Amino acid sequence: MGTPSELFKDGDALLVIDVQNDFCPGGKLPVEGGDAVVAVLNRYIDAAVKKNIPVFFSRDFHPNGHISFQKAGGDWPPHCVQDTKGAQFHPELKIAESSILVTKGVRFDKDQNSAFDQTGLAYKFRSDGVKRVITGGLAQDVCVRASVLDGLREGFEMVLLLSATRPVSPEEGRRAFEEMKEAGAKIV
Ligand code: VGL
Ligand code: ZN
Repeated sequence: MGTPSELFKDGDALLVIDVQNDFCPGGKLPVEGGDAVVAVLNRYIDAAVKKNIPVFFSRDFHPNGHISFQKAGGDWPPHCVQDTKGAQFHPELKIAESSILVTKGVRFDKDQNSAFDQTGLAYKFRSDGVKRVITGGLAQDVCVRASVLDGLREGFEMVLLLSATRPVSPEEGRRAFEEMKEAGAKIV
């Protein structure tokens, strides 16, 4: 399991979670070292494309005034507002032509931290024969955590690339790590 290429096998998908400008330094909800995941993920993306492993990119994509924003009683400053630069993927992230986007956070009535939360992603994985999901991205203690736990609940093997994720809070990041491991995620 040394190189990205050796990791991938039939039945895998790569899920890159929320590597968007607002979660990187200089963004509206910056994660320390958030941009450092890009180079790591690009190696996995390249390897996946070469081996015909499907690559999914989730994005947080909120309407103005979203319920998760502090002004509306939520936890977060405004971030990843639809069609803003902050909502765009990090410019160096390699979005291959064959990539599949998963858009979440668009609901007016609730937040969706997990890429599986009412997106149909579990259905898509099942219909495409995906058994194991290799994942990384931002943020380790929020959307990565929620997606990994949901993926396990949905019956997928979940593999977290630890060098390809960073938390909003180091303390919460450690807690999320233990929780994901405890729930059955494999950590690479
Ligand atoms: C996220 C905070 C708020 C994430 C999304 O993608 O981890 N974090 N919305
Ligand atoms: Zn959000």
